[in-house]
Amino acid sequence: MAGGRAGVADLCGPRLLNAAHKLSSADLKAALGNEARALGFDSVGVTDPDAIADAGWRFREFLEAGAHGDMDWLAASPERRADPRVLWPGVRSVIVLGVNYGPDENPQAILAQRMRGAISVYAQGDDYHDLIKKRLKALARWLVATSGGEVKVFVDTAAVMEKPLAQAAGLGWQGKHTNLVSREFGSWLFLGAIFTSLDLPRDDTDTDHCGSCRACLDICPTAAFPAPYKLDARRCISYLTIENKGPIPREFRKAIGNRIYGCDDCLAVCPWNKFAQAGREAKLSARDELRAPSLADLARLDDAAFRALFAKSPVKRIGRGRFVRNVLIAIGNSGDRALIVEAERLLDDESPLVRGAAVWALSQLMGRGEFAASATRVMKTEPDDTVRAEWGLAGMNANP
Ligand code: B12
Ligand code: SF4
Ligand code: SF4
Repeated sequence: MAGGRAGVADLCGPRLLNAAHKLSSADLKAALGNEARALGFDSVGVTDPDAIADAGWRFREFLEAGAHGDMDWLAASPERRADPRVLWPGVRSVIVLGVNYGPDENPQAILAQRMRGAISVYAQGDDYHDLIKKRLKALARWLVATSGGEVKVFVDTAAVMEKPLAQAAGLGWQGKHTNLVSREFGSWLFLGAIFTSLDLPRDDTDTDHCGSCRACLDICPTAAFPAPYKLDARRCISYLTIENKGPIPREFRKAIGNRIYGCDDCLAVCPWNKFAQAGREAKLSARDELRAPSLADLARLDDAAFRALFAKSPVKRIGRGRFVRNVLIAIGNSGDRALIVEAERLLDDESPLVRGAAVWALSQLMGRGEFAASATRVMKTEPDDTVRAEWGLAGMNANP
C-alpha cells in the first residue's frame, strides 16, 4: 500500500464515507492511504499483529547480551514489545506509517569541520514525536469516524517494535544497520503505528535488499555492530551521546569526533539513499542555527540559553549538563588550542559531568606540563571523586 492512490477517497470525504458506511475493506484501505498522505505521511502499510514472531526471540537475545546498556525502559516487559497482542489484546490490524525526513545536504560533510558540532539529521528540526503523534491521532480519528472500531497510536516511546512491524507492512526492510531501509526514501523514514480492532487487508512483507553490501557496518566509528543486523547499543554514538547519563566511556571519546547529538554515519552511507529526496515537512527540516553550530558558542550555553536554543527540539530532552558534556568531548577532539579557554572556564561548572568532560578536553588540547599545572591548581578545590579520577587518568594520557 506504500504506492498508488485509489480513487475512492478522491470522491468521498470522511463525512460521506461515514454516511455510506458500506465501504468494502479494500476501498477502506485505499481511502486510509489517501487520508494518510493528505495528513503528511509518506509511507503506509498494514500488517497482522502476529507478523513479527522472529523479532521476539531476537529482542530477548539482545537483552540477554546486555546490548541495551542502561535503557531499562527498553528491557521492561519484553513480552509486550515482542507481541502487539500482549500490549493490546483487542488489536486485529497494525497500520504502520512513515514520514520522510531526508536531509537537504550531505550529513557527513560537517564531520570534517572540527570546530563545529554535528547534530544528527533527525534532531536538527522540531521533535518528530510531537508532529507524528498529532498526525497519527488525526488519522486514527478519521478511521473511527469512517468505519468505527477502537484505535491506539504509538510513536517511538511505547513498547512497540516499529521496525519489524514496518518491514512486515511492506514499508522497507531492516538493513544490516538494523534500521528500516525504504526503496523510496532510503534510511530517512520516521516510523509510527496505529493499532486498530478493524480487520484491514494486509500488505506483503518487504524483503531484504542489502545483498553483499556492508557499507554501514564498515563505516561505524565505534564498531557497534557485533554482526550484521545486530547492534550493541552500548557502543553506538547515538546511545553514548543521548541515552547515556554518565561520563562517556574513555574508549569511545576519540571516535566520537565532533558528533554532539546522535550519529548518522551508518544511515548516510547506505546506497539506497540514492533514491531519497529531501523531506517535505518544514518543521522537521534543519534549523539554520543547528546545521553547524560553533563549539565555542555551545560551550557557553547556560541552562536558560540551552532551553531557548533547543525549544521544541529533541535535543532539549537530554538537558544542558549532558549536552555540554558532549560538546566538551568534541572540543577535546577539535585539535584547536583556541578552545582551551572554553574548557578551562567549565572546570568551575556546577555539574560534575561537565567538569569531568572539561578535564578530558584539556588533556587533549594542552601539553603535559601545562595540563599538570592546571591539575595541581584545580585539584585543591575539586570536591567530586569522579572528577578527581578524571584528572588522574587524563594526566597519564595527556599530550607529551
Ligand atoms: C532503543 C532505540 C534506539 C537505541 C537502540 C537502537 C537499536 N537498533 O535497537 C539507540 C539509542 C542506539 C538508537 C539509535 C538510533 N535510533 Co532509535 N530507536 C529505538 C527504539 C525506541 C526501539 C528499538 C528497538 O526495539 N530495539 C531493540 C532491538 C533488539 O530491536 P531491533 O533493532 O529491531 O533489532 C532487530 C535486529 O537486530 C534483528 N536481527 C537480529 N539478528 C538478526 C539476524 C538476521 C539475519 C536478520 C535479518 C535480523 C536480525 O532482529 C531484531 C528484532 O527485530 C525505536 C522506536 C521503536 N519503538 O521501535 C527507535 C528507532 C529505531 N530509532 C530510530 C532512529 C532514527 C535512530 C538513529 C538513526 C538516531 C540517530 N541519528 O542517532 C540511531 C540509529 C542507530 C542504529 N544503527 O540503530 C528510528 C528508526 C527509523 C527507521 N527508519 O528504522 C526509530 C524507529 C524511531 C522512530 N519512531 O522513527 N535507537
Ligand atoms: S549510529 Fe553511528 S555509532 Fe551508531 S551504529 Fe550507526 S554508525 Fe555506529
Ligand atoms: S548500507 Fe548496505 S548493508 Fe547497510 S543497510 Fe544499506 S544496503 Fe544494507
